[in-house]
Amino acid sequence: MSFTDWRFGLFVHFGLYALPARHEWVKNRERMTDEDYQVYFDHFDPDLYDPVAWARTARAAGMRYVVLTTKHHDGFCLWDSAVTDYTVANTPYGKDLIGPFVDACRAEGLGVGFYHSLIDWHHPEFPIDVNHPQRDQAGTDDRDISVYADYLHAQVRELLTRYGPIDILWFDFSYPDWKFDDGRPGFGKGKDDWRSEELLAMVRELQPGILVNDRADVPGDFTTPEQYQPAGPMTRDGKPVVWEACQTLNGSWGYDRDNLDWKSPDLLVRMLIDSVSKGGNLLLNVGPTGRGEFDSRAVATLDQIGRWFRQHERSVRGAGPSEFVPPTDCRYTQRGNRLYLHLFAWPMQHVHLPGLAGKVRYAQLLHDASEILRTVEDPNRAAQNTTMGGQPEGTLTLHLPIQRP
Ligand code: FUL
Repeated sequence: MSFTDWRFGLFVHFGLYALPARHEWVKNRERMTDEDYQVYFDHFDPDLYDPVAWARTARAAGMRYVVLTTKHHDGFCLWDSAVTDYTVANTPYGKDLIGPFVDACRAEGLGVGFYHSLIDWHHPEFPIDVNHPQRDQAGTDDRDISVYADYLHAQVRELLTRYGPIDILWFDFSYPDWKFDDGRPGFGKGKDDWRSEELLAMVRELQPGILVNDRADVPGDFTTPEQYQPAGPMTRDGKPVVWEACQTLNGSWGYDRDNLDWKSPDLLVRMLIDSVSKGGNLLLNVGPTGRGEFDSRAVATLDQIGRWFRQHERSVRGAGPSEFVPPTDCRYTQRGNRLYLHLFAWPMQHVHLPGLAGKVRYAQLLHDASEILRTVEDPNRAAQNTTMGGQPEGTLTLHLPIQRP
């Protein structure tokens, strides 16, 4: 099964920011210095880290791959990198987090992805730019990005040589044109800073089968709309592209204890369906706590999604868009010659499907296989038909239970 058949994956943002528990950009938002942030490094000890539990939770929710932050913008490495001391190995926890994660995913039959931040607010040669916690001093430093780029390349090489073949490399992110609010140049970073062409060539050489996203400011294998659902199938230069929407459970990627703005399981299932109906995947994020486990709100949400999944999996896994145009508040997904109609608003008894008359041999509700009765509009009567609202020729009408099942 390939990436576009998987359709549903888990994103995990885990790092030092789980301890302050107020968004993964906390260092930046609160303009902390390295010294301020050090307290989280000194207390990082996720004693309840159990990647097997993570993988099982993902699998039970219907997910088929997991993407984990190997390093986020704060520069903290979840593996024992040879080119920096700023790693998990030197925290109280003292052990590699990545290897056990890869093993657990493989054991559960899940695809493995590494998120890796191109940005690094800890590295001494990463220039202070518009996006940096110390941005008030932007452009005043004489830091050498090429030294940082060497470091970035070395770390990506480590990740791709230490853990066997992985499925996805998820870079994050480039912002070459960013400016300060008042229009001053922001010294944004892009492909020349990361030496992206060279970086990608190395990645392809080390792991020819890997899929890489396009956030390194050069085209990759897939594109990653963040926190929004695209209006339709995505394209680049007029050609369809593989895409994966990524969404948070509550607006924060890292664990955010006091955030109460949780998306409902119902909304998240709609986002998944919406993605598949437009040819994309959904990568849904959990930010584990500082002790390394998924908090109860995340687990409850994933559990609900898993219940939906058990009965509806075949309408999304291995499915994709349909040539038919759905009615308002509905989505179609299609898998071979099976067409799945997803009703986002439950209609009163009838739903009218233009263009489907004569094309459907049998219709049933997916969750219980109960038959759905159908009628085809008679074009001669359509104009005066007040009961059905006068549907155009070729419309198939489904007769649904009054109550949403
Ligand atoms: C963004 C990052 O800045 C966020 O922290 C998060 O990792 C998201 C997936 O990508 O660009």
